[in-house]
Amino acid sequence: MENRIELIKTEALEALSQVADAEQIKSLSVKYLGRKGLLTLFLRNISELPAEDRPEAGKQANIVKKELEAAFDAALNRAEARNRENPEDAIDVSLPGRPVTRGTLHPITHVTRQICGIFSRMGFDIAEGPEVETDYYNFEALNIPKNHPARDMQDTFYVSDNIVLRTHTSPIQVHIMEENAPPVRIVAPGKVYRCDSDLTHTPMFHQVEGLLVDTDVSFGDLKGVLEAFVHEMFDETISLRFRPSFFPFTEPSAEVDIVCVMCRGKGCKVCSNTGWLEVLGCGMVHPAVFENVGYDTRKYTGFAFGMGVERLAMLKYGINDLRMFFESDYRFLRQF
Ligand code: 2NL
Repeated sequence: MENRIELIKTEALEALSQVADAEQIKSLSVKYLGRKGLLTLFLRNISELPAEDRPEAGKQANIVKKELEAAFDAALNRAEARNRENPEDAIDVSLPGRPVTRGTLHPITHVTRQICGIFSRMGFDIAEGPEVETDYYNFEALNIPKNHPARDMQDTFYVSDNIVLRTHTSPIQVHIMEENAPPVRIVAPGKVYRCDSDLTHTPMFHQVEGLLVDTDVSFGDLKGVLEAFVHEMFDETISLRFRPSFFPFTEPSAEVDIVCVMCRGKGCKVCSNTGWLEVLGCGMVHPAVFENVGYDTRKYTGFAFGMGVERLAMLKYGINDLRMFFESDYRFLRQF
């Protein structure tokens, strides 16, 4: 009888010495000490032994049970300690790795690059400039007189008496014209600032302006370039119209509408039932601007245009809330 118990013990310890992995140790423990384990069955069958052998057999079996429990516990502890100390041993290197999520371009960056890309393929260069400007470059040079409403403290962030945060990217073009004789073909993207904040206005937003100066530049050239731009930006088949308007720095001036991209002209909430969407402003550069930068107005003419990037991005991607661009919500940003 003692032989039988000793045999189970020797066999169990021998098997345990052959394994190191926690899972294997646990299944060995089940084999010997589980509900249907070899030692458990032995203990359950003690009642079938001759009466005089039972006390000794029970005693021996319980001693071995305690020894085996201690041996399995110790082996399991050692295996788990090994995993903690050497985590690389615990990693299954054959499993596929976790994918690294890549960042995405902000939709404003993406749309700015799309706009600049279209004009750059038409031969325009990209120009940049400072966001803090003098009153002269932001207003005076652009034929915006001292008493003009655009100069109001209400609309402009004044840094000091004659220093402002640029309210448009036009000052970039004034710098370029001061430093380069015609022909000039540039687009000027960047951040601009206006003292305005509500559902549809943010104090900082993004613009792309364009300027082309050469001999014999006509309003027809302006129409051709902007029509090509709109067709590439939105849709090859979309209709556009030029509506007379006013800017101090262009004469004549126009605003460009496209047929509503949401309802195709039927009338909807996005186009306020007009069937049209305003996408940009433009015109022939005012001679006063050319005189300020020293261009000969008898020799050169030019056109200019300007557009708001947030507005174009909203129309292109059907975004109805301007604040989405400024909240940095990854669930929104990751879609671009
Ligand atoms: C708009 C309209 C416009 C310009 C910007 C410009 C620049 C120079 C000379 C003449 Cl240096 N004009 N820029 C011209 C017409 C319209 O912007 O709605 N922008 C969001």
